[in-house]
Amino acid sequence: MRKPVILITGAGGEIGHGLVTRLAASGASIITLDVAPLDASLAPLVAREFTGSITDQSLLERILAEFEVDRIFHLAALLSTRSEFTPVTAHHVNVEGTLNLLEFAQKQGESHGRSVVFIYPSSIAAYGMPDLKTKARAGRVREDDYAHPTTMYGCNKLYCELLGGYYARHYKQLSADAATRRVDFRCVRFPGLISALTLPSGGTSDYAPEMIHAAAKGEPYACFVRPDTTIPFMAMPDGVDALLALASAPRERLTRTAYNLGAFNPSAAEIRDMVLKAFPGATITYSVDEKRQSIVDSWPADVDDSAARADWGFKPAYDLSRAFETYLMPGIRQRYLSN
Ligand code: AKB
Repeated sequence: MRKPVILITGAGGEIGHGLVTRLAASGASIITLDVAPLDASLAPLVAREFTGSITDQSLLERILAEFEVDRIFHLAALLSTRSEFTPVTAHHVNVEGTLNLLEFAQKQGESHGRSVVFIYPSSIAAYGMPDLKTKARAGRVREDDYAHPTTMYGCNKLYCELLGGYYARHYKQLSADAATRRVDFRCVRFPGLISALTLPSGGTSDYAPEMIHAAAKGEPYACFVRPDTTIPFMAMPDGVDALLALASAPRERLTRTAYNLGAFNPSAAEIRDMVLKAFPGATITYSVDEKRQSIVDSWPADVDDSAARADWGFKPAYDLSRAFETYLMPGIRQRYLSN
């Protein structure tokens, strides 16, 4: 007898930390797949941990044979900065890995006869604003506008959104068994996420969390974007809540495949001001990396998330000051005090 479980790929990453903890607290049975072993705080929360790659077909076959997966949170990915250094590897992991997981979901659904809910975090990197003037004029960008990414990661994310829609609606549309589509694909476009518990690596929105964590550790930080740089950000608990809310939304309420999510849109200078207020002795300077700057400049300053609010009740709990005062500062202080 196979056991019904939730599969989380990339579970040891930033989102995975919050998600595993929340799902475990709700009593869910979780299996994970990550290239690195889970850290000691997460490992006891999961029913089985697989250490390996989403590109390893035989490992996926083994998981398929042993478990009955009815929900997948596919978090594993190489982020935007890292992907620019290794674009072919990024494509391999971000696109071919996602294709493997979509096939895995379809086969799972075929074997147990139900749809598999497939939750996919896409990103504001799926956008490509042509220039700063347009970015300033565009305001709250809608999902279908400016979808011309300039990074490998953004291209990967946008394509995988489409691929998920294909599996959900058109998979094998010319074959006789077209009626057995089993992937219930649902996707959010995340802003930059900021966690009190973990630090990101390999992203381009990393300047915000890096600035905050460096100040908490008493280390100087040189911000790699200009003070006026503005993109959307979100506190990690709202990101995790959004994934869980989308996963349990009634299918018939969903009018889109990919949903924007917004929370707050501070400039780098505003984040610096908040950090200096919390850590008055912090040293935060600017040392602009023009190449990474141009990536952040290609992402919108704000997004229109009205579809997510209307369809499945998305409502972030944290604006910028609430995120700082009630989530980031207490969590970060606690983290570095106890280290
Ligand atoms: C990155 O910077 O690559 C990510 C993202 C915005 O998706 N944080």
